[in-house]
Amino acid sequence: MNTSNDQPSNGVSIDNQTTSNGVSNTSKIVLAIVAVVLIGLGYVGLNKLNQGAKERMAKAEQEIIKPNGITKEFNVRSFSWGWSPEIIEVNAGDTVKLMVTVDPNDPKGAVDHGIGIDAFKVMTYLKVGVPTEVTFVASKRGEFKIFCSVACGEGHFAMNGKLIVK
Ligand SMILES: [Cu+2]
Repeated sequence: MNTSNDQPSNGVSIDNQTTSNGVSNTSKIVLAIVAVVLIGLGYVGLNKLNQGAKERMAKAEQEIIKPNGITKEFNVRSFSWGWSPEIIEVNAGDTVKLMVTVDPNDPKGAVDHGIGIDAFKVMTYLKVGVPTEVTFVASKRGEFKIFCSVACGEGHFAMNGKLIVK
């Protein structure tokens, strides 16, 4: 529409005046509103992205790690009241193979124990002198308690070892 020759009855045209660069005031207002809306949407979008990143980080912490094809074997001696070695360290994704034996010559008394590692659903009964294999995939990173799952005497609750998955 040609605004320059299109005067309203009162002879004043404010809303639709064309400026020297050919942009009307109405267009400027519309552009300003669009800009404000876009900035608003951008802000909301960034917030959503940020929230998504936080959620992904939280997920990564409890991420289930797939087997890496490497098996780490340990001979573990179980005794009243502890484990040797007391700390077992593996990498995330390792298949962990523990050959656990209750020491038949335990000076504090050779009694049956059990090995428990909750995070990896390990709960295996250990008979005195019988090598018992416990195998699992270290699919979570962190430090996990190795405990005795069989009431075995006064030191039972202190019978703790540690599994470190890096
Ligand atoms: Cu025990």
